Amino acid sequence: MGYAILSTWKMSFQGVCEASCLLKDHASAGDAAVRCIQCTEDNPAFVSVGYGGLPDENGRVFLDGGFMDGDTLKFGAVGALEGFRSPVAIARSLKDSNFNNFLVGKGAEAYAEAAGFEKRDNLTPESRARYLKDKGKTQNLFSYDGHDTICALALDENGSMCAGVSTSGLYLKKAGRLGDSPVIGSGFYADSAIGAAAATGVGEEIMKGVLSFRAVMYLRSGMTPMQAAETAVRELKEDLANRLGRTSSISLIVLGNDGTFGVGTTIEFPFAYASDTEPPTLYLANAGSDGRTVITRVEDPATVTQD
Ligand code: SD4
Repeated sequence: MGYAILSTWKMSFQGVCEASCLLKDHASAGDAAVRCIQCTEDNPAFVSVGYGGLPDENGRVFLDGGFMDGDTLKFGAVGALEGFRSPVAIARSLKDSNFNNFLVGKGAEAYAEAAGFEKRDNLTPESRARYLKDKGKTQNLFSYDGHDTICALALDENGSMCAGVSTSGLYLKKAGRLGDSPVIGSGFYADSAIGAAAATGVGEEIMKGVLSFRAVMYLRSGMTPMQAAETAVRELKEDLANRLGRTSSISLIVLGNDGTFGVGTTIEFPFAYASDTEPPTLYLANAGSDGRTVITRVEDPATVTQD
């Protein structure tokens, strides 16, 4: 059986390269997805995840992470976590108990400390300077204003799948706010018998559509990954337009259990993919006028300006 890794945003490209090497060397889907995400969590150049993440309204960096094992349907998640290196690794470690799989705030931090996870002050001087310039501007909060979640979906050679996510959430968010990212079904979902999905964008809107679970259920009903991703995003976009009179920035990645991928998006959205038959590749997805996604291969990554 082949392997595949699919991840959100240009910032995930290096992680996809490393994850695909691991998968080629017979690593598990879980190890590959976490490696992919940690590459971004550890890089201060990316201001939406981990070290260098942009802070909340009070200038503090709170991180969210989630992980789902598609073989067992076990999941772990952390929300509003301050002072640790890798929320996705902490989330993954929570999946094996039968209770207490989703921890937030002080409880999540006490757990991470007791479990020996690496601590780190994630506020860099650059993020603090940007905060001092922007604080008070919460009215104009846009998730895609340099602020995006890394999601990674992996399939290994044994047919096991997983989903992982990590984010610092919306820039200048209210203290205590959680978006979709750590919420199973909305931010991520994986079932090795079907496929996996994960979302990035405005969490308050993504949760209204329970977007990741919805896409996996479309796969289950026989849609291809591309049809599932396009349909889930198009329906949510139409619901938001019809009921609330607005559209939002939302992107969704879907990986079938055969390693093929699909993407749905309301905006221009870079993503990265690699498999046993394709080297790590950066793609650009755009929303077509008919609700279909237009995907182009990026030959020169320097031409893609957003992370
Ligand atoms: C959130 N979905 O906290 C995340 C943010 C994000 O692109 O993905 N931004 O709502």
